[in-house]
Amino acid sequence: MIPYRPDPVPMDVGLERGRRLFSSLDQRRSVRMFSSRAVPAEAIESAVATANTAPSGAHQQPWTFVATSDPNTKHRIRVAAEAEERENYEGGRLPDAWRDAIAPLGTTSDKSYLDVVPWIVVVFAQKSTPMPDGTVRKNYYVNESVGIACGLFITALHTMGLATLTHTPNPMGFLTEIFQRPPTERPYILFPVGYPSDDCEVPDLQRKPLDESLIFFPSR
Ligand code: IYR
Repeated sequence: MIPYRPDPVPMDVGLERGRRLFSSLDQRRSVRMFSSRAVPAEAIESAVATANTAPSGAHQQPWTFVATSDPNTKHRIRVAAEAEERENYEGGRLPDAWRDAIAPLGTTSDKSYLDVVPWIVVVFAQKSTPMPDGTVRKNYYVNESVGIACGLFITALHTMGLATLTHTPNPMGFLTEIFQRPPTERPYILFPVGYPSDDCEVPDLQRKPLDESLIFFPSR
């Protein structure tokens, strides 16, 4: 064990920082209309460095972030994603209840933003990890760990003024193929990363109030 002595934060300062963080993150929206404006690779590195601080089961850090700005690769992803989504939306693969749930979002099988965005970052979850000695290590709490890392990634992007979307063009096996990932990894979330377009619109959604998210027990 080693000492852990984080800088002390007086509670009034901490509360103010918390309020500022909330007020910034409360402005975050998932975006499907992106600008082609360039984003430097350093911004992707910074966001993944933040994601990489996530706690993980047995500290196994079971994530791989694959980032591409290559137009040809982005186009292959768009073509494959739209083929899957056409099956979902037009081929009847989405169950009715699911279709009803996403109807307010106004989504369709058109994923043209995948050609427009400067970056696509695909997060892969490592169900197991090949070790240097040739053995394969089983990983624990993979979904929880990778989900937390993705949350930090989204937070970092928003803090840099960037927008993204938690996109899962199911089934996502084509991403394993395109990025030549090993069979021990499965595609988890696809993040288009860029700036919102000048004419960007988002659905008029409200967040549920805190008293539906938080219960003090016993009540205060
Ligand atoms: N993957 C599809 C459908 C979809 C599913 C959910 I859950 C959403 O929140 C939104 C869309 C698509 O990306 O269009």
